Amino acid sequence: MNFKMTRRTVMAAASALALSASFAAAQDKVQLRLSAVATETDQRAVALIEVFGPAVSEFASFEPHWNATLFAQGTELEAIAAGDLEMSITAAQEIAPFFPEWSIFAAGYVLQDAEHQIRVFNDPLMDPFKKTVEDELGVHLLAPMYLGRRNVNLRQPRSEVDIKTPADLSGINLRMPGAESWQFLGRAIGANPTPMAFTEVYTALQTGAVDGQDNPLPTVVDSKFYEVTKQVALTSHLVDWNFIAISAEVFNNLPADQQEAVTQAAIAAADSARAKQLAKEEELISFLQAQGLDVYTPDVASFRKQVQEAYLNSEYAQAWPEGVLEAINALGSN
Ligand code: KDO
Repeated sequence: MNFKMTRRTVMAAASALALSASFAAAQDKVQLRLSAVATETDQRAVALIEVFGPAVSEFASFEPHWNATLFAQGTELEAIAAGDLEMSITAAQEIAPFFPEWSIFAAGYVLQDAEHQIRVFNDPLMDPFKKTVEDELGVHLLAPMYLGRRNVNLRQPRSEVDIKTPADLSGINLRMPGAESWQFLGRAIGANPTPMAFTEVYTALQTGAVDGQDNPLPTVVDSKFYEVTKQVALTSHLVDWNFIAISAEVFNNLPADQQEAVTQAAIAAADSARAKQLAKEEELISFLQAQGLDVYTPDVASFRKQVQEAYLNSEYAQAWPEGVLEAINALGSN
């Protein structure tokens, strides 16, 4: 009896200890809250949930918030800088307002494809750009994510608006994301851009508040824009990328092995998402056609010419450090 009591007491004490140890372990885990405008079915989100989170789970608690539910689109970097958020998926267009030279990575018809993005991100040419973001904004960029080729997606049927050259977008009220460099791109392709948060786009297309929007095909399908539009002109005006971003303070406070694990987990998630986005870009043309949309290729050369001239003649290009555009071009396959 005495022995049993003692044994029970010891076991209770042991399990209490184990419990408090696991609480302590949970509390010791670094909290990584990510806020992004992406839906949770977007392939970037899927990869972060399925690949990134599990890969860091021993030492980090990864808590993603999708659909801009934690921070509004375009405010995430400031939130990280202020210490209110640990992670986001950010765009060059969101970094450019802080550091104008970053507009080179947001410009139309500069990056050529997904592989080119990886080569540019890993090339020393990008080191000073990353360092500025880290030193002055407190944001460390882990890996490049492929969003895809942005195309023009309109409510009007092709019988009403047939896009061959930029002139055909004249007067078209095209939703573009809010930042000024997005608006510039909208004007450069010939449209009349309207700034609007991503989360409002479906309703705006449905009600006719805008004529159209621009996004890669996987986004057109994932966010069901095809339900409220009639055509996609494959302008490919931006091979769009995002960056998995983390607070530099949080990252730099991790021990070296955990920093390496976070970096490798981000690269693995980006690789996984990229493969899926690329496959979807191929597959979804026939899906969209089956939904009754006209999907066609305009005179891309005329778009490229107009957009490249617009950037080179703009204030943006004046902020581009000498030789960087040439170095980016040299890493491309065209
Ligand atoms: C958009 O608002 O159109 C955009 O495509 C901009 C991208 O940078 C990215 O944030 C994306 O939205 C969202 O993640 C939705 O896919």
